Amino acid sequence: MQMWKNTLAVSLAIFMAAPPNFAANHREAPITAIDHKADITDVFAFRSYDGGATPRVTLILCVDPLQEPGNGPNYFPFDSDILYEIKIDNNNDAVEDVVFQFRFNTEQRLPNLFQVYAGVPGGANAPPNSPPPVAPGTPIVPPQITSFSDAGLGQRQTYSVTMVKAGVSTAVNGSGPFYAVPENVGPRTMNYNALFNAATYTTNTPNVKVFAGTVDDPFWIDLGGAFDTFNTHIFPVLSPAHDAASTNFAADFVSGYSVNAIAIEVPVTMLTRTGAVEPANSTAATIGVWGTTSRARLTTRRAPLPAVNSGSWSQIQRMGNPLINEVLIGTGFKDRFSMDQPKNDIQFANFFLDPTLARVINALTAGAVAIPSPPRNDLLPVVTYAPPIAAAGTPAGPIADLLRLNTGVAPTPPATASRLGLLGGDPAGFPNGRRLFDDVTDLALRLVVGGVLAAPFPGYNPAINGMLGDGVNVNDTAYRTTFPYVGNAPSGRDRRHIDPGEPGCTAGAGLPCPI
Ligand SMILES: [Ca+2]
Ligand SMILES: [Ca+2]
Ligand SMILES: [Ca+2]
Repeated sequence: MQMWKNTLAVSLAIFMAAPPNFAANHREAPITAIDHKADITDVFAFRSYDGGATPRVTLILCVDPLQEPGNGPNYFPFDSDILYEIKIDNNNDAVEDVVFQFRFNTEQRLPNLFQVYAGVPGGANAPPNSPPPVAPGTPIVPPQITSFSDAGLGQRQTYSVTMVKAGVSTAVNGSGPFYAVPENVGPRTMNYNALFNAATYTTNTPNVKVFAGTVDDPFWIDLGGAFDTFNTHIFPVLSPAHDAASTNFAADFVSGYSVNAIAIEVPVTMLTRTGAVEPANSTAATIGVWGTTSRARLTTRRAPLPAVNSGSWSQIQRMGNPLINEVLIGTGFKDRFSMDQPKNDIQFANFFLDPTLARVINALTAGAVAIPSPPRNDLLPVVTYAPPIAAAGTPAGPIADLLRLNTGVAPTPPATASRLGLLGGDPAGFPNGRRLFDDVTDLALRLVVGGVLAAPFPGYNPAINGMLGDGVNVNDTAYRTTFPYVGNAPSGRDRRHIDPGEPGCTAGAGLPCPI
């Protein structure tokens, strides 16, 4: 009886401590549910797959989730008070060796207008019956915004890029300012695509490109189903047909929303500790990547004057893998996790060597999904440098949430790439780095229940453990095939959130989404 009580208590504690939470990192910690500008939604790192002789890596940091693109008049600028950083460890100690820093500056160029963006093709002038003192013919509405110099772009953001390596800071500059792409307000006001294309910058540093702006949220998921205590619209075990299809069988709950993305492409030689392109079997080939957001330690409010910041930077959030903070770390520990350093992650080791999520899935399926016994050493390749991502012989380093990328693995051509990445037989995909189209919800589920990275355990069933998923297989918007790879933000005027029961589960085509 006592044992039964203890078991029940443990089960309840587990359940209450960590309800399933699958949004890649959208508002996943108490601190970022409040400070959403500093909320990192996703981090991507992959070998660029758009050709070219020089092996390059694309690094993308997405922040500020679930932006409703019609949410004027101020929309969703980057926060000028935040230091955005992408960090790389290249010597297996989970401490950064190369850092890319991004800071934003905001201008308000239409201070007398009630909204930050305005435009109409050809502009609109005061008509003949315009009351004085505004004379007929006076420009009232500026022409449609097609470039960053256009008058209608009232809220205009520029940004700086700094590389820090061995304690030395080097500015990454272009031939002019780097402008950030604004929200896609709508087709009358702006030509968003023209702005996007103009904002993809080559820099004065060879083979380095940068981009920043408001874009389609590259993540996709049955968010509402997952949050309803794993009540996904498709039973979490996919049929082979569902698993193989490049379409959606449940609604993508983040469709029609945008995020702010920062992207930088750099040559592999800028990232490895040897400064060379290492072959995949080299112990120097695998890097660890994570993103951080930081704010000034001290802010002084001076109403009615603007606040001023001072002091050193204090970390608000970090993210490496898309599954650690949201599906493994308990809610009471998430903020500490967000603010601490990866090299200290041994303090959270119990969360991923005996993941509560695995036990929740095991319980909710009444045991149909068997799980391995802890300690879950099969998950070590995600939190240390280990095969099959890092080459055999690579120093494992401390347990740390870094997105590990073997830079020696050649990119897979998009036509033959798998949304299931490494688990789908595609060596260039998650958990070897992370591409935009890697289905990390399905991958996280399969990794966490176990049996897919290491040898199958007793009770493992490939038709169950290996087929978990939410039925949302693809993004709602087409990704680009070249840097910065992200898709266009939905139009604020015409955006569509694809919901359960609506016709069209993928980009308005396909089956009705199940209710
Ligand atoms: Ca290091
Ligand atoms: Ca999307
Ligand atoms: Ca999925």
